[in-house]
Amino acid sequence: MRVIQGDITDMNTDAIVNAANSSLMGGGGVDGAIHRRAGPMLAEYCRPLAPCPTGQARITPGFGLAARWIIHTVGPIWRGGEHDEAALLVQCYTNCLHLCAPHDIHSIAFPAISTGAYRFPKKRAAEIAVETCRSFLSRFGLEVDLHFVCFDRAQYDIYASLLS
Ligand code: AR6
Repeated sequence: MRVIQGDITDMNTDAIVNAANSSLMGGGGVDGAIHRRAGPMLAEYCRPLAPCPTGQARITPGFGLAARWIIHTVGPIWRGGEHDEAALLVQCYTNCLHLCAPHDIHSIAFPAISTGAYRFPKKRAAEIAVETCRSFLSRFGLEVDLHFVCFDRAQYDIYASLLS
């Protein structure tokens, strides 16, 4: 597992993860960037896969992206922490990782799900991301290069200290 700073749409991993909403029709943030770069076929492909409930994941081709696959997951909206937000965020990461073996995915890039428009506290979200992925990889013996892609330096520093 490693952290890099940059734009997730530039990643040429087998899969990139999208922080989507349940409509799967695109939006702002990572979701907007992915849909713009993948092209309009992505929304067409997503339509019959929607709605995607919070914590679940759906897989599509990458279309115009370098990545072969896009795994769309819907993070929880932060509402103070008493509404299962942490458990739902754990589910996002595990449900994405469960799609790797059946789709022959050996490298994957995750954004910091829920930490933008959905306002999940960044440090807590990073702890959940790192802990959940670490325990999934060891529990299932999954051999995958896993990248956490951070847009800004502050977020990068949080992940870097958790991974060191
Ligand atoms: N590459 C990597 N990280 C990015 C990029 C990028 N191109 N763009 C933003 N980030 P957000 P959410 C970071 O809002 O909180 C959308 O409208 C950003 O700095 O994309 O799960 C959807 O349609 C932040 O740390 O996702 C949903 O409605 C993180 O990615 C809603 O937002 C996540 O921010 C989902 O909200």
